[in-house]
Amino acid sequence: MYTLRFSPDSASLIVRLILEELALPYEARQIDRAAGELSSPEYRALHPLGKIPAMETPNGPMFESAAILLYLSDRHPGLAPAPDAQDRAAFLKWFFFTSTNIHTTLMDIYYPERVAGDAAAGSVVTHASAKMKTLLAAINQAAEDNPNWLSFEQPSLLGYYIAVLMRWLGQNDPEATGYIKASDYPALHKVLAMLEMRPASLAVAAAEGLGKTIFTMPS
Ligand SMILES: N[C@@H](CCC(=O)N[C@@H](CS)C(=O)NCC(=O)O)C(=O)O
Repeated sequence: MYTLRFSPDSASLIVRLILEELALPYEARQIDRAAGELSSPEYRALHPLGKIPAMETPNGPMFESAAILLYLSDRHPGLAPAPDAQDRAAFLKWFFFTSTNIHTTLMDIYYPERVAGDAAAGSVVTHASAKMKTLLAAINQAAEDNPNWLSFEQPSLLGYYIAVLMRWLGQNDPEATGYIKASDYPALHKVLAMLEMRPASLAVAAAEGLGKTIFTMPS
């Protein structure tokens, strides 16, 4: 049994989608951010920085969404190539490309003041947005061959991860520098359009109040 500490539409969403897609038994326990739960000793015992998500597992508490995703995928096969599969190498390189480049660059777009203070925020967003377009173009090209680890037809660990990141980029004001339109990346768009119709996505969208077309036209 897993217990996911979540807040709606935060990084816990990525993990929750995978728990649902794998039909795993889990408890979703909402974090009371307003009451300062992220700073509580109990939560800090799960995550030393008080970030979301944290997940309690039979092997102890975990944090970092990408680590949790890989852990789940290795324990419950089906959404990514197995460790001895021929295409594990390709999957791993693009998975870490996503967590260490796309996810972190997204954080720079969302929280530019954390990079270099308020005065530099506009410049940080401009640079991070340009970098994001380069990163998405690269992984869009990798997806054009419809690899099974980022498939147009089947759910995948990496597909869900990218779909959530693109959801957040698509939530920006269309006039804002950091806005990214999923349809500008046609191969990724196919992945997102398929995933948002999955029963897992519909269930999580309903549970967290995310609306419909959660990846291609996020609200
Ligand atoms: N790299 C971390 C990022 C975690 C993170 O920054 N989560 C955000 C929510 S999306 C958070 O906890 N924000 C609360 C805060 O910064 O106080 C992961 O993927 O788990």
